Amino acid sequence: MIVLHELGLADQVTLVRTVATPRGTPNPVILSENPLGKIPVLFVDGLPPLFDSAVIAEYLVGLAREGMRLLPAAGPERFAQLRWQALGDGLTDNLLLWRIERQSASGGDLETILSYRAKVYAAMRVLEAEAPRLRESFGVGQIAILCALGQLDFRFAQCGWRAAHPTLAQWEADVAKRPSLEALPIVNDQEADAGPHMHLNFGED
Ligand SMILES: N[C@@H](CCC(=O)N[C@@H](CS)C(=O)NCC(=O)O)C(=O)O
Repeated sequence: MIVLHELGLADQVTLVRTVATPRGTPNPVILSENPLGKIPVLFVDGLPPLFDSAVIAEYLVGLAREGMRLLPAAGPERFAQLRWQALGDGLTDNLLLWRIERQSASGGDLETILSYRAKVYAAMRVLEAEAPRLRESFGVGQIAILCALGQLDFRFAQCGWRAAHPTLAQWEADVAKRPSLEALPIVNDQEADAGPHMHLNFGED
């Protein structure tokens, strides 16, 4: 959705909100469109449903004349964007998987939880160190990182990431003023599924 807004394409797409759950029976509608059972999925005439944000972003970037602003066609700038995109998407995956593990009846496997925790902390340290470079462009990489930080605010609201990562926090506060981000506040479609409070406290580390 951020890519659509950045490229001025948002009014050409119909948004259908739905709820995906990684636990229990997958949403059958999503499963019929994406066998991985995940959102987002993009429907385009003449193509099978497109899934995985990186694939959808690449498709959208190719549609718009100014798409290369978000993902340069070649060179070090392209791989900087792809690397940040992988880092942001991977951080989000770790946060989602960690939350699933914590929600299991047993409270989760300690070794697995410690592994997710270590990876989340490591990714955040790298992002704090690279925050000055994140300022130098704005593309699919920065967007994926902002989505991961949004996941922290959404599901780990008390984790204190801003205090522990002040350079990253200042960058995030500055880019949050972009119209594409102001247009897209995070909405909880299923309040009842908020789950237990997740123990993630950057202040402790
Ligand atoms: N790498 C995928 C991750 C998508 C993803 O994990 N989406 C979550 C949103 S809550 C989901 O649909 N989870 C349901 C599931 O894992 O079954 C992407 O970037 O599109």
